Amino acid sequence: MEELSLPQDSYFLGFDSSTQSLKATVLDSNLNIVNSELVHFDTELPHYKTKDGVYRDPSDNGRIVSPTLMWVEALDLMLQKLSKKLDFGKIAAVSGSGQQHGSVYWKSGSSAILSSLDPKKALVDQLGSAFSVKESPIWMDSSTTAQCREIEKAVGGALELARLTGSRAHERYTGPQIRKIFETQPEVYHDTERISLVSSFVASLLIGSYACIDETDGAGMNLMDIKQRAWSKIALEATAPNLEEKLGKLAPAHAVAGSIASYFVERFHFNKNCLVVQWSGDNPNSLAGLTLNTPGDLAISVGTSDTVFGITKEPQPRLEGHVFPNPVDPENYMVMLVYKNGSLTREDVRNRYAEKSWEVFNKYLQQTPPLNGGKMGFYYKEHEILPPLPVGFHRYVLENFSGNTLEGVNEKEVEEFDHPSEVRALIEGQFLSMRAHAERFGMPSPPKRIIATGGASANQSILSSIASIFGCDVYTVKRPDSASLGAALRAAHGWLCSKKGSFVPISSLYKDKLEKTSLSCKLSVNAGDKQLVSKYALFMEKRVEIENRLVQKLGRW
Ligand code: XUL
Repeated sequence: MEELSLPQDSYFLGFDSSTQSLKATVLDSNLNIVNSELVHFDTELPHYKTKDGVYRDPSDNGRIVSPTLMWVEALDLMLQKLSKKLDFGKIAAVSGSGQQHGSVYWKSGSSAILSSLDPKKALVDQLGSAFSVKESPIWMDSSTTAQCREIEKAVGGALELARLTGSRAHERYTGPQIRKIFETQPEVYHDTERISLVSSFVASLLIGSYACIDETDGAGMNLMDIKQRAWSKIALEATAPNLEEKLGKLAPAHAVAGSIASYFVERFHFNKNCLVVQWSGDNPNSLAGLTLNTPGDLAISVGTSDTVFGITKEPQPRLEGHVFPNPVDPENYMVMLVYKNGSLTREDVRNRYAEKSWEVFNKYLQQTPPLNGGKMGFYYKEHEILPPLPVGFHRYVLENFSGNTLEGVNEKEVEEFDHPSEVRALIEGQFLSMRAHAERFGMPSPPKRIIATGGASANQSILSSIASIFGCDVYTVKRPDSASLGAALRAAHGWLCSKKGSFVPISSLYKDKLEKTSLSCKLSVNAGDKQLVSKYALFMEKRVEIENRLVQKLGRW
């Protein structure tokens, strides 16, 4: 059988419509980055008067929105900038990434505007009256607590909603946002003919008609049955009337949304055969950009907030994380766990116990033994969401802990540890928590491999702790922007699937040649010793027990 490959001398364009900017990454057919570009909203589109890309209204109960038209104008500007350095005629496929959960409300009659755009005019000059809601609610919005509780109640509780849609109700999720619009502005809701996510919104502009919502980003709405990958009747009814017709259909992320609209062919000289592959959310695109693709792949991003992404065949949705369909393989799922306490908490502990120096911090980590002599800590400088616990530090010593059994092991709460042990307890605690929650969400143990990314992944001592706690090899990557890179890669994947006429595993794009592409990873630490991994499993079991008790006493789900 003839092997399918990407057409030589062609490009794959990936966008990322994020909170503060619109970014683009261009890959050639050898999967090397040949171009990138950025439009920064606050400084390059100052007339919208956003700060960090958003409007915050402190008097309005956590409402955070962005002007929808700004995203349109950013696309105008981005294409102008890119046209100066790229031959658009060579782009075989385009895809993109959108900040998750944000929503766009198309006013009745707008599909006609979208399908008859005049290539002599900018998009922004033609879409001014296309939106029934001019300020799109985004992921930072927290104004829908009442709607979250109403929706959870209507479907039989928070856990039931999580099992059905992949997550319990969250303020930023699109379903609660839609319900709020229906409750507070029913006439606006009724005058809306289509609701898009940020991802499907920009895809709609590119194809000149309403694009489907992809199944992966669709799982960030509290509206989709994740097993069926179809809108859930119960969730729709719990949210707002006649909603299904406003959402349109769902499509897998590797599907083609349509060919590029004639507007872009005439105005920017795109090839008329250029395919627009379904856009998806930024976290799913990052997962693709990190080359995670099969069950057992796990990525840990250690940054301002710490995030874990993993792929599994059998997800077990719970209250504390999220399950989305895998954007690069419709047979399985991605699990996402988000921690609020990341770099800032590590910095705080460094300042208190390691002389404000990373060097001292690393030295302490190296000079203390794995399992920390049974010392275990929980460090929340900020209110944590995973688990839901208030600000506070909690320290325990496990007495008689040898690592071989939990029999006869008792924990004693203490006020503080010696300084080196504080550092180890912080690092071990965070990665033990990640391992425990990832396993509870149905991630295979040990993972096949871990890809570490984000600021703290440059720290070799931290990487070694990850390897010995999880028991697998740890790789690192340097990525300028994994979301738009992932989108460009998905554009190539979608192109290949479309040529083949059926799904092709994304790994066939880079098999055997990953190292020669811009997607390469570097093996940084080998899997830790097996005995230690099973000792950590016992340590983790105890941690989960203590964590559950803390949540019962202090937490709020
Ligand atoms: C994920 C989330 C954020 C946004 C950022 O649930 O809300 O990561 O996707 O753009």
